[in-house]
Formats: sequence, C-alpha cells, structure tokens
Amino acid sequence: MTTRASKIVVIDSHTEGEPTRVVISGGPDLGTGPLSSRVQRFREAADDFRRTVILEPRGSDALVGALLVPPTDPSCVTGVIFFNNAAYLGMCGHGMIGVAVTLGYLSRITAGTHRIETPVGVVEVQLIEPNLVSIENVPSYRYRSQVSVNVESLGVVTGDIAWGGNWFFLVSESPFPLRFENIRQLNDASDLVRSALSKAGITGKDGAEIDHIEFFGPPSSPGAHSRNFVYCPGGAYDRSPCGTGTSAKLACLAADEKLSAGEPWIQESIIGSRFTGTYRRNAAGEIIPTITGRAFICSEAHLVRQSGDPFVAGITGQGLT
Ligand code: PYC
Repeated sequence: MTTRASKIVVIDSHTEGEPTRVVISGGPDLGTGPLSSRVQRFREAADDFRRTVILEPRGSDALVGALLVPPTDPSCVTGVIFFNNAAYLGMCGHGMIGVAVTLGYLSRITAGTHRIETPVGVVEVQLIEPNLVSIENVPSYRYRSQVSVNVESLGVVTGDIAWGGNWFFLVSESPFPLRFENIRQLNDASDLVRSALSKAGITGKDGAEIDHIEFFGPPSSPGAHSRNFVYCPGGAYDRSPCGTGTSAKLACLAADEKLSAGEPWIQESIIGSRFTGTYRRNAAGEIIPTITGRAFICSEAHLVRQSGDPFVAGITGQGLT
C-alpha cells in the first residue's frame, strides 16, 4: 500500500553551533513584490509550512529556516526569508552565514562577494573559504541607552535597546554566570526580562517588539572580548554568538566610543564558539557591521509529508487532549 506524500528538499548546516535549514525546493510560492510583503503572504497563507520545517517531529526549537526566493534586486544572487519556531525574522546573521556556505556547497556561488536580499534590506556576503563567511549586515544602531525595567524574581534590570536586523535588549551584567550548565536559568531569566519589557510598554523604534534578550559577561577563552547568551523569540537560545545580536553590540560599543571603526571585537557564545565583528560608518554616519564566522554542512534531506500524519504541521500542543 502507498500513501500520498509531498517532499521538501532541505540542506542543514550549523554556524558556530547554531543550526540553519535552507529550503531548496518544495516551499510555498509567495509570488512577487517586496520581500516584506512576501513574508506577510507566508505568514497568512503558508504558516503551516514554517511549522512543518521547524517544529518537531521534523525539526527542533533551535532551528532557523531559510526559504530561498527570487530577489527583486537583480544584483542579488537570491532573496531569503528567515523563520523560526515562533515567527519570521527580519534578518538572521548565523542563518546568512549558513545560507552562503550552503550556496557554495551547491556550487551556486563561488569564493568572493555576493549580495542577498532580505525583508529588511540587502546583505553583502563574502564566501572567504568553503566554511568561512563574512556578512556585511544592515545598518545597526543603539536606540536607547540604560533603560531599567522591574523584572519578576530578578529585580531591576538595566540594558540598552539596539537594532542589528532584529531588536535586542542588551544587559551588560548577566544575572547568572555565563556557563553552559546555567543555560536553563539564563533562558528563564531572559524570558522574564522579555515579558517585563512587553508589560512595561518598552519597545524598539515605532513600537516594535523587543524579542531578543542578550546577557553579557567576561569571555572564557584567550583573545575573546566578551561572552554572551542570546534568547530568541520562541524561547530557544542561540548556540552561536548571534550575528544580529553581535551587530547590536557593535552599535552600542560604537555609541559609547568603546570600539573604533575597523577594530575587531571577538564575541564568544554560551557554548564557546566565536564570531569576529567589525564595523564601518556609511555616508550617513550609520554603523555597518561585518560579522565573520564558520558554518558546516550537516545533512541533505527530503522532509516528507505523508497524508494522514496528524503532526504534518508540527507539534504545537493545539487540539490535543
Ligand atoms: O544570528 O542573527 C542571528 C540569529 C538571530 C536568531 C538566531 N540567530
């Protein structure tokens, strides 16, 4: 007996420990137009596809998906829409490094510089070696400095609000030591900070939700400048130092005049992996961060959706008894 099934072709990689799943074929047709309106269509008409690709039993909470789409800008090699277990991401730094390594692995790009379109702007990627990539991110900036919020069980927590392609609340003094064994406590604390910001009406520019929380502390390895823990929307933590989070950090360092243009900043993650960040200023004086890190291909797979599978769009807990 056969059961009808549809297939989605994916390539999985990890960037400094953080997984990316690039959808090569079998994704929804989102039509044409600006990527921001295609994200809207994705959300409204094909959100079950996001859940199939990311959620258990085919994925995991740590995964970030990357749907390759035709770009509107002909100078770009592709467009990409990032998504995770909860939502759609404007940009994703580790994901972009994973996309570049995947495109290189497929021989769709060669070593050199390429432009890739995202819903929040065009990102320039440099494939330096098959597993080493620099991305020049979107303009990043600190929006507000030293904002205090009262957080249940933690008391007053103070941090900066910055944009690095996503909105971040950056806390320089982590409430718990940044050690692997403290991940659960760090995650719970971040979750409380995120809710407290939301309840207090503290947002990014134009009322945008601050959905990433970043704690900082001293580094563990020689040569690094700092270690971080990054909490992502959906409750998973970033295994990498977070590309957009490191960009937000660079924006704060630049605003405080603690890091000059061109000076490297080595950001260590909670698992000890690293990104190197630098920045330049564009003609408008904005910070343009460059993030360099490694990604490695983990698998090439077909995700299969068999008819009759009650969890074809992932395990959401909804509708279960
Ligand atoms: O690297 O920018 C990043 C990122 C965002 C969420 C997970 N990783």
